[in-house]
Amino acid sequence: MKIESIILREIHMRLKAPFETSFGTVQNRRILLVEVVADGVSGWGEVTAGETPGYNAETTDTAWLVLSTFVGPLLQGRTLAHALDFPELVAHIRGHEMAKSGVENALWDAEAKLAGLPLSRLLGGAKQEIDCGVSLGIRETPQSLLARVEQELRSGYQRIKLKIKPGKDYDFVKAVRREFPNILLSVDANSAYRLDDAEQLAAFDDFDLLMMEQPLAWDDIYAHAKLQPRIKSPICLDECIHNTRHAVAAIELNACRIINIKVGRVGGHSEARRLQSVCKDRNIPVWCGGMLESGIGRAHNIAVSTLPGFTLPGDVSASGRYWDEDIIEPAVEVSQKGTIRVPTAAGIGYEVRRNLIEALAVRSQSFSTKSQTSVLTA
Ligand code: OSB
Ligand code: MG
Repeated sequence: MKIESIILREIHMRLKAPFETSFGTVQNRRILLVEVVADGVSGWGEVTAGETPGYNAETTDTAWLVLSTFVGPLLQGRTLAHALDFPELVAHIRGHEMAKSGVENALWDAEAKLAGLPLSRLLGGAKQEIDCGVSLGIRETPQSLLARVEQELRSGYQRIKLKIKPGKDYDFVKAVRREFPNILLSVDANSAYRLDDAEQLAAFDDFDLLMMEQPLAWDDIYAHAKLQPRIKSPICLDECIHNTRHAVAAIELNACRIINIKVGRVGGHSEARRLQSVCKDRNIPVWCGGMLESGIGRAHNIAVSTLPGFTLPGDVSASGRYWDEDIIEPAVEVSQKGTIRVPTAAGIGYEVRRNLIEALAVRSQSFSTKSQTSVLTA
């Protein structure tokens, strides 16, 4: 693939409703999209960083800085045999996994389009549909949460995940478990607790949780290893795992029994694929997490979820839960059985709505063999 140009665009999209986690509330998303033009085709990727550094260290702005300063100039005019060769090219840039992932995944989309293959197939996935769950933000009262859970179950979703934080935890989970004794139920604390809270976290043993996601500090695998023997809920790590080495350390320390793979958080499809394979060899189930993505990031999540290690329902759900209008066509839909049909067209398998993207863009910057241009449109 000869890289003709790399185009960065920041688009603004408003979620249908605010989404609250233990680290904050978001409604207005600032999403960085990456378009890579190679051998005449466009590949698309999404940087899944948030607006603030509340989930991890990256933000929309740090990703823009890294991509425009270091990655764009490095990649323009180069020829890569495979998207798989990209990580090596940027290995000297430490961290910034989400920024790199936006570019790497655009290369995967381009490579799949050039090969005439669905991205899921190029990655090695075989599933024709994937199993879906939902992640529900923190609510004012257990009653309002119950109404949401009921609605999602009626739509067919196979697993309900509740966001929790101190003070908005036990009573909320208790209410949901009492009303729905048999559903697959999990919680996600996004690092809101300390090891000193172990007894409080052990109280969730009552609820037969499928997992408890990232209860302790975002960078502390060791503390989770101390916590796991003290609670029955299987710990699932999210924020702690940035690559396969972290996963191996966490598994060997018994810091978790499940891993959430977010393609952005681990730096792109190449590393996500390696990580799921290592987990599969060690009998650690994985599932695909979400970052309130637009349709482009969502399409990449669907593709990676077809790999064999992904054995639990992910947080990959319908476009219509987030957006009035998505930037891909058709929008992602979920069946009454709680599944998404994997697209069969080449690449990410959805049409990218270029006109809508241009209308939502507030800035763009392109890198090509001949020139570099930067446009502010807001
Ligand atoms: O921890 O999984 C998380 C959203 C933003 C940041 C972190 C997380 C989440 C979600 C939402 O849980 C998943 C989604 O519906 O996209
Ligand atoms: Mg999480």
